[in-house]
Amino acid sequence: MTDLTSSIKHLGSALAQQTLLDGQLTRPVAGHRPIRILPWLQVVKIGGRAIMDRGRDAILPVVEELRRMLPEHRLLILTGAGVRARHLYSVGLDLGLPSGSLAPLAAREAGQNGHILAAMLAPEGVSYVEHHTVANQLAIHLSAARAVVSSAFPPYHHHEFPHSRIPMHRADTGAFLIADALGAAGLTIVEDVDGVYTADPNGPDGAKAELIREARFSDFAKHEGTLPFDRALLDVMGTARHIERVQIVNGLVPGRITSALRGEHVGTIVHTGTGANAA
Ligand code: GWN
Ligand code: ATP
Repeated sequence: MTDLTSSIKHLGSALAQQTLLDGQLTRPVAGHRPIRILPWLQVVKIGGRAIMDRGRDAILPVVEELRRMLPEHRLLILTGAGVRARHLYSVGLDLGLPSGSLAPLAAREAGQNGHILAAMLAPEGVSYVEHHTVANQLAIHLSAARAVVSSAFPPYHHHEFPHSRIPMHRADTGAFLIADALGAAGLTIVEDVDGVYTADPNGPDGAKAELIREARFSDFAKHEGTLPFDRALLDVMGTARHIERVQIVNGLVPGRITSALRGEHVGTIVHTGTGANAA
């Protein structure tokens, strides 16, 4: 009788009786590759400064291209924050605000850009959805519509790391984190340049800059100059589980986003560390 009672109350659990700090002990349970939650999803990050800040001349052709792609793909469209966030950083930094205070303020600008883009795609059944919805109800929304729009920023808020004065996990990093967490089919980052160059093509050495068509994330981590995406993107690429490559394309050239989503090489392809993170 006593034995029966204790066996009913005993919950067999592989991790209950050991520390979570020892990888050797957790590996039998935690060492498997996670499942892909939305394996058919294509994530597209639209640059805040590169596309949205340019207004109708840049936005309307991108809207038209996204609209035409809806029969072909199911999309999570994520927007960056653009120039308003840069102004906000300068005011906030001048006041001494910590990076964890700046992060949610900048994220709101990314959300605003998302609301604008979603309004333009509304006739196609596309809506802006909240971060909470992306986290919990994306599948049902993408059963009702071919695409949704949200903010590309991760919702770190005051939990942002204090390593740098400007929040380090911005729109490119947020887009990658959610794409990899969902096990999406791909991530395309839409910029206003043809891809990653040896130097900023719009900078002082722009005339000499050459397009890098393909590289590993670790090659760019060694790159000392500027890049067209957050540096923290390279960190999260290094620990990726699902997304094997990301393509950076020029959204000002009609057709490039469409080609990238069809798997064609039309920008810079960055290979992530998935191979090394097999388990
Ligand atoms: O407000 O445009 O989501 O999708 O990082 O948090 O600062 O919030 O603090 O679901 O949770 O401004 O209100 O705002 O952009 O982030 O959202 O309209 O709690 O749908 O309420 O993680 O949109 O917003 O800014 O993304 O990036 O209400 Mo906005 Mo953003 Mo809406 Mo969202 Mo933040 Mo929510 Mo959130 Mo806050
Ligand atoms: P957000 O979405 O955060 O608002 P964004 O992605 O729209 O930002 P930027 O952060 O300005 O836009 O990045 C794009 C810019 O990066 C390009 O217009 C280019 O001038 C610049 N850039 C800097 N270094 C490079 C590089 N090595 N190769 C290509 N572009 C570069």
